[in-house]
Amino acid sequence: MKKWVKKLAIGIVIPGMLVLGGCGASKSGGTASGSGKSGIHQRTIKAGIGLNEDHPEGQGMIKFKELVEKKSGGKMKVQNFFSATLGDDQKMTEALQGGLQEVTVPSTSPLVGMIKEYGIFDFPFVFNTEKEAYAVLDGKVGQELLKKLPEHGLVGLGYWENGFRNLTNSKHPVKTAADFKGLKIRTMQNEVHLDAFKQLGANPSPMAFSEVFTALEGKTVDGQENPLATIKSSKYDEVQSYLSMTKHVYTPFVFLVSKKFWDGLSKEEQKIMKDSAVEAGKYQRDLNRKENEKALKDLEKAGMKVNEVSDAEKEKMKEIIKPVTDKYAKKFGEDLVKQMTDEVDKVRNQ
Ligand code: TK8
Repeated sequence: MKKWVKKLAIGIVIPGMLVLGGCGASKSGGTASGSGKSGIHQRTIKAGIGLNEDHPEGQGMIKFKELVEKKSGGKMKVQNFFSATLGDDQKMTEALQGGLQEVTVPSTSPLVGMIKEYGIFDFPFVFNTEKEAYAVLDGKVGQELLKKLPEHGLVGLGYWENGFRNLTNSKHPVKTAADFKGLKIRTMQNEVHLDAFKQLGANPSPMAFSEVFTALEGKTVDGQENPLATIKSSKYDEVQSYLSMTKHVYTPFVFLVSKKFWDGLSKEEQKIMKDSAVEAGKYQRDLNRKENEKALKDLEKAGMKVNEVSDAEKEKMKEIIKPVTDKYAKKFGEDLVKQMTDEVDKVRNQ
């Protein structure tokens, strides 16, 4: 090749590559245009959740966006997608693994197929208060479980709150364990939930969250269970008559980042992500507890018939479910379950 041809070729190819590189960076969102290891770069972070903007989780995501954008001087941008527009919890988690989405904050329950130990949080009647749950999640048990995420292509930055779940249905008030009999209940896609409701005599049907309203409206199922803030923000009062305060299980949200994205971030950028997730998480938990109280009044006002469930009946339910939790304690690790219940006892006896 003549010298000038070579020069020309290089002249064409190199700018061409730069242009292509630039395009790739903006298209894949998370890819760095800088060195990736120091400084703060222009980034777009695609974040999705299953719930809507009105829910405390949606408000938490808005707070996360504000914090990241502020701390990065506007260089890191968060694009929030609500109401499962990017898919349900499982699908978005897979998108993170594949590097197609940067952030999601799912319930831990649908992740149990991937990390079985997360199933300990699906054991009914373990926690009585949010404080007990925080002690376990923010303590050794919860933090050790976060360490299992990277081998699955995920990085966990902490726990937010979905919260204590209560039952709604269109048939009758559920006051006793016997009242579960024959009720068709949508559950999360999780084996502990499925078996626990079967054990109570209900007829559970696992389903992604995004399909629940339609299933309730079309009477494919009689009921579902979720925290009050979700029952309200998802307008289940329009399709359900009875709200029974079973408070049968506490579901955490886990703040997940795609490991592919995370590994390309500089230390400063990782700190911005982590600090923002933790700060927004505190805000989200506080708001969630407040909203749960308010939602109960609003749901009653909207015409739902609310009933309490006595502690004695909850104890009976717990007894009925015991063979299920015993079976899964063996599967998930009896030591781990004991660590969780010991931590709860510590807080309870303080
Ligand atoms: C939202 C879900 C949901 C959960 C469920 O993506 O599926 O019932 O409680 O709120 O994580």
